[in-house]
Amino acid sequence: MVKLTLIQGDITKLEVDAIVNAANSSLMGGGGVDGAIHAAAGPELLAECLTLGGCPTGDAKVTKGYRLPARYIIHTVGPIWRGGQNHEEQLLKSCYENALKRAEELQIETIAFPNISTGVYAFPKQKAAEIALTVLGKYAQKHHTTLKEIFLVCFDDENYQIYKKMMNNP
Ligand code: AR6
Repeated sequence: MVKLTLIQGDITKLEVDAIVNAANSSLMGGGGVDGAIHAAAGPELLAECLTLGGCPTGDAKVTKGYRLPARYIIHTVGPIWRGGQNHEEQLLKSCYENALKRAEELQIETIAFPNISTGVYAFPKQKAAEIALTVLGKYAQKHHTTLKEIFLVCFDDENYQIYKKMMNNP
């Protein structure tokens, strides 16, 4: 069993094997959690990102963590919310699934996820939390994985309250 742990705070500070970045398809950095990760990891991160050729929405690509305590960064690109009729839910689900695939390939034990798409990309927070917890909850019951613990990292209070409620009353 994989343990699911909710925390509130800054994902760049976590001592885990990998943190997930909510990037954009250029992988060239931006604001929000992406900006915080690039600032904390240092300029070598952008240099590696530039070699990756971008990343399609819903997919996930790996870099090193550079100056972060985390060894790897799994960059995924969440969907921009455009009303819900443009495959937004499926694409967000794919972000979590593909990030987990990358984690399996890396054979790591601990990973931390931010609340992908719920900032600048304006995905409704409640719906995004339901998708995240469904994918991660199902995954946590799988036995064939090296992962031992998945951290759900909420930065803003609103997300933290949503996750707290959902994880206490599944
Ligand atoms: N640690 C953890 N979570 C954070 C942090 C942090 N340091 N900072 C913000 N969050 P956003 P998106 C939370 O906007 O909606 C960027 O410019 C924040 O509270 O970072 O997927 C990219 O380059 C929110 O819940 O990502 C893209 O262009 C969550 O992270 C675009 O934004 C996601 O908010 C992606 O938009």
